[in-house]
Amino acid sequence: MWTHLFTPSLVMLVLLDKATAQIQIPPSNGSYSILYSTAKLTDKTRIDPFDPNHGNRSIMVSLSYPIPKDACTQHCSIPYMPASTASFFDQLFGMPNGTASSFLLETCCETNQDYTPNPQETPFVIFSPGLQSSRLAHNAQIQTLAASGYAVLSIDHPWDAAVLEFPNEPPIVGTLINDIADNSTGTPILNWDVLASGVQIRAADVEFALDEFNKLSTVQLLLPDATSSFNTTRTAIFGHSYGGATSMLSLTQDSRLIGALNMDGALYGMNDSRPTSSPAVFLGTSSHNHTSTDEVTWSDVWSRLNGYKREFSLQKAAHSFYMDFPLLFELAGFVPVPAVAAQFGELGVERGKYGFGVVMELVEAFVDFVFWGKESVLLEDPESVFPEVLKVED
Ligand SMILES: *[C@@H]1O[C@H](CO)[C@@H](O)[C@H](O)[C@H]1NC(C)=O
Ligand SMILES: *[C@@H]1O[C@H](CO)[C@@H](O)[C@H](O)[C@H]1NC(C)=O
Ligand SMILES: *[C@@H]1O[C@H](CO)[C@@H](O)[C@H](O)[C@H]1NC(C)=O
Ligand SMILES: *[C@@H]1O[C@H](CO)[C@@H](O)[C@H](O)[C@H]1NC(C)=O
Ligand SMILES: *[C@@H]1O[C@H](CO)[C@@H](O)[C@H](O)[C@H]1NC(C)=O
Ligand SMILES: *[C@@H]1O[C@H](CO)[C@@H](O)[C@H](O)[C@H]1NC(C)=O
Ligand SMILES: CC(=O)N[C@H]1CO[C@H](CO)[C@@H](O)[C@@H]1O
Repeated sequence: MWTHLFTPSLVMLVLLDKATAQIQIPPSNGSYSILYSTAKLTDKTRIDPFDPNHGNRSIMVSLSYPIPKDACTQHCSIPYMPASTASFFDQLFGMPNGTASSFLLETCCETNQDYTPNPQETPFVIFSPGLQSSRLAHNAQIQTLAASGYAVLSIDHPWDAAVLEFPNEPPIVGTLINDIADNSTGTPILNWDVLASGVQIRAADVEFALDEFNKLSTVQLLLPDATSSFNTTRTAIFGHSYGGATSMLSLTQDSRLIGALNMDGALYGMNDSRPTSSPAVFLGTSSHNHTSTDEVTWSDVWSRLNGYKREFSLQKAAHSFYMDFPLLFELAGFVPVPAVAAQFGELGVERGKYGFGVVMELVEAFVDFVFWGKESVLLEDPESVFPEVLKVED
């Protein structure tokens, strides 16, 4: 259970001793070590509609690939996110400057000579982040899922990511938000057309990623010793907020996706979405569910989900709870001001590590069901395991 998700590691103790300014994110207690790599991938068949220079559409991806613990001969700590992205989140949540860049992730940096990755046999999961957010702000969640044996590819969608750092290029600051924000106050206003077309572009990014990771040459950019590509014909997807919309839309459009989990995302761009019988889960909050009067998109899409479906409501949680920050705040001993705390809910700021564990148990139970048909009490009677998780409907 959640209390056993994390164990103190030797690396952490050594690092804390040498550089007290850095904070190791404790590695998950799963059975696998993780190879972590990033790459820029360019889709030569598309022009990026947001790019003022009208270049080909590129995405930035991270791959977290599970390898047996005994195949890893050396673990290394790497920065959780690069400097510009970290500085964005420091300011967004009012953390002391340098907080987000002080976090470290443990990865495997050297493998046994006899070990070669065989992606064909590793289940493949895609993650898409929220609008004006970053894939990197979910790295701890992704590492946790990967440590259970899933290869997880996270995608940043340029121009709507808050900050996107391609290697050796100046950061791209998200501008899509300008089109839906009241420029005088910065408050988002609902512009359905902009949000609907943006999510279509993201779904095309997902389709492109599915094409690419079925090619050995692309896989070897991230896993140089790989002997096969991923079998992308059976892929699961999950996402936060606008990434949840991306996940659900992609599920209805691409048959290679066999299950989707939406972390509290309003489902823009799906007014006329196709029905699907693939498994789908919505994770909402105490104030947001498919019968909420402020949410027409959930009930609309829900009515076209014809297969296995579940909606869960996390009590005392708010929208940003579904990011890594509840865990990170607790690790850093950071207490956000009330306006920021409200974005996470009581569970997110007072029991962040616990809340993070609850989310990951739900995500893992879902992908275990999607790939292996594994039944879980968490998906049937979650409240008996975690009192904060109510089942809204199935
Ligand atoms: C997690 O760690 C604890 C303590 O080291 C161990 O007893 C438990 O079996 C581990 N659980 C998993 C799922 O690896
Ligand atoms: C943090 O950095 C920002 C941008 O560089 C600056 O505006 C702000 O004053 C700094 N805050 C503190 C507390 O140092
Ligand atoms: C906000 O400003 C940007 C940049 O000037 C502009 O492109 C956008 O259309 C504006 N958004 C609205 C809703 O007026
Ligand atoms: C990929 O997975 C599908 C569905 O399980 C299977 O039919 C197919 O044979 C697999 N392809 C390869 C190359 O293993
Ligand atoms: C989609 O549905 C929403 C909510 O009912 C509505 O406001 C919007 O205009 C619709 N968009 C399109 C393109 O039909
Ligand atoms: C769903 O949302 C509505 C409106 O906010 C609320 O009345 C209801 O109690 C919620 N249900 C659950 C299970 O959260
Ligand atoms: C606009 C742009 O840069 N398009 C390029 C996309 O990639 C193809 C293939 O390399 C080029 O031919 C296009 O010029």
